[in-house]
Amino acid sequence: MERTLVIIKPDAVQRQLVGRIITRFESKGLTLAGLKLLKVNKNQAQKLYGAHKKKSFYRGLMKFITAGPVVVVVIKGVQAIAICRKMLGATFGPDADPGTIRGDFAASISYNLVHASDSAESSKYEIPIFFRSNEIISYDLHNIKWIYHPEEEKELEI
Ligand code: FUP
Repeated sequence: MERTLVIIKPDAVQRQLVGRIITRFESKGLTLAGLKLLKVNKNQAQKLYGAHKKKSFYRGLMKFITAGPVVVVVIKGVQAIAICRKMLGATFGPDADPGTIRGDFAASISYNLVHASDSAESSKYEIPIFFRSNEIISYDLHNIKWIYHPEEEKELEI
């Protein structure tokens, strides 16, 4: 199983899309392993978007992500990192395919509603920015046997 960090950004909270976005991940059969509402502080924003520091959009991005509460979610599942990225859709709302979160709800380039870790390395770096280890809960969904075929069990234990 993989863990990934999803951030439901300030625009999605203000547009009251939190429930609809989380429902998509639950409906896919992914497990919620950690979840909280918080305001991203400057230090957390700098860590999260450090890779973009030299980009022209960095200042606007920092202002946006700290502008209001977000919901941070740790999501667990087989191939959860790639699945969540696909479910988000292309970075810019106008480019994102219908059926994806951004494709269905985002018209903007920078107000794109959601973030998800783009690799195993990123998720290992990003999750601790928002969660202490004791805030991530290990449990099995009661219907896990109907989400994955028994032959996939090996992957479930990873
Ligand atoms: P993503 O991985 O899809 O979240 O996108 P990136 O890591 O490439 O970019 C991080 C955020 O910067 C995006 F969510 C939106 C914002 N951004 C802009 O506002 N303008 C740009 O030209 C590129 C990215």
